[in-house]
Amino acid sequence: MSTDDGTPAQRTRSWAEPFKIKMVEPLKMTTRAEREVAIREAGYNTFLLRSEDVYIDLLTDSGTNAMSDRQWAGMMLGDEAYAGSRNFYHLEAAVQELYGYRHLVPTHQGRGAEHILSKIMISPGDVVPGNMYFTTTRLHQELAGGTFVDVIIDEAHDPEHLHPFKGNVDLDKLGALIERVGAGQIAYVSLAGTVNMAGGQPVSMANIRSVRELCVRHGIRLFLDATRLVENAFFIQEREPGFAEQSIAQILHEFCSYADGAWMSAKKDNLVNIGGWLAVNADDLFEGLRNLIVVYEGLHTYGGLAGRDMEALAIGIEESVQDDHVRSRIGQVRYLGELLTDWEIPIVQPVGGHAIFLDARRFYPHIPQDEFPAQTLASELYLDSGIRSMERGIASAGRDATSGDHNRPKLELTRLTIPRRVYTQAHMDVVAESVKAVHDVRAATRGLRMTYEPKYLRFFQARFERLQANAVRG
Ligand code: P61
Repeated sequence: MSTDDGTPAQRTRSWAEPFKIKMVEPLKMTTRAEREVAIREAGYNTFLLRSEDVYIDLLTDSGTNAMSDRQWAGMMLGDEAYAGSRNFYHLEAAVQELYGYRHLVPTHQGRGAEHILSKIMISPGDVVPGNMYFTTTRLHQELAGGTFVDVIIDEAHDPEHLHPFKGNVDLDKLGALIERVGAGQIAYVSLAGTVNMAGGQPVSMANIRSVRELCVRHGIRLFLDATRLVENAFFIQEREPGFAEQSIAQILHEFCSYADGAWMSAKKDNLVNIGGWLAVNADDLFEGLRNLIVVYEGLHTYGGLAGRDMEALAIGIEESVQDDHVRSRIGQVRYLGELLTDWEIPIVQPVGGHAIFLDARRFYPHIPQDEFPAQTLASELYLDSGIRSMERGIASAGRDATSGDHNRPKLELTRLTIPRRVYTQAHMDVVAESVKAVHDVRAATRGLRMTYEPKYLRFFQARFERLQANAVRG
């Protein structure tokens, strides 16, 4: 429990994690010489490192969260029937209660749900507006014949802008797009909260209400990427007038009520190591996706998951909306952000929900974007301390589907992603010190050249080499 009883005076008191630790996993430390070999063998791509060569793993918060004792107990209650597992009904009830949608199908993870929704909703030539691209989401929209159009507010592309809801849709951009292509060409509006590629930035309740209103006026459906919506609800509670006294669960429920459905990578907010789901209200839409799920994922009462996975997920959903949990989770991310800000390390501001995003453009102003500054920063951090982060810049943005040229995003970021309930405040101190050490020698650092580029989602498997050896360090 936190020491906070909710009164304004108490809100200034320290908080602590609302759990204690009863099982530990030892971490392995490596030498710099070992890391030199490991990162070279990994082609300077942190996705290609072996996790046993990593000390603090901040690659992602996806599937890396610690489950609770209740979730592990739930794993023993798996009903592994092929059809009609009791764990499915528990999961369905949890989504219905907390997210508020009528119909549910499980999927193996988020991109499984994106695949099915895109296939059902998108016809070749359609346009899909959204609040900034996400890699897998946009790919599935494109594979279904659609074109993604970014309608997020301009502030989202500026790492220094302090807008409190940088995930918001620009209603003028969305309105102009509808005017230009016609509502009939718009498959649906795709809205994510929080927005991963913008730095975990939230969408306000006022914004989704307006988006909803515009969609209804034009007969366009609205779907949510619910992956980190619980964290989005926290920011509404904290920043949006009128929500301070509402619970995360109440805010989440209202937010979801403005959309026709949602897809989920349950590996994030929902606190499981694997899983996803797709939930909608309309009966006819549900009939279509329930049928397609048996082609690609599995029967509609398991969708690629074991019964025990669905039980852990149902319990994870219930735990994920606890106010204490969300506050301590985002509090830990902020703690790291404050350390780095105090040391004048350039990061995306305001600090978002799931990660600190280092601004590689300002970190390495001498490295041009085509020499992968964010990828360089990720490998330098690994070399310094064994901490693993993730590139979120030009490599992640891929190539333009028509011209074949690199997409060159304004944001060139390296993400330090914090898994939920896994690391301590001391780990955050160690991370901050490593970032500072890499920052201190930034002028001597050189960029990278891509030597292998796969066709889809290239950042996962691409290989790089150093352009020039870095200056020798003392
Ligand atoms: C991540 F480098 N995210 O952030 P799946 N929507 C959203 C996500 O954040 C998300 C998915 C859908 C990951 C894993 C990952 O470019 C990358 O369960 C907002 O991973 O299929 C996943 O959900 C897809 C890392 C995905 C990446 C794509 O670390």
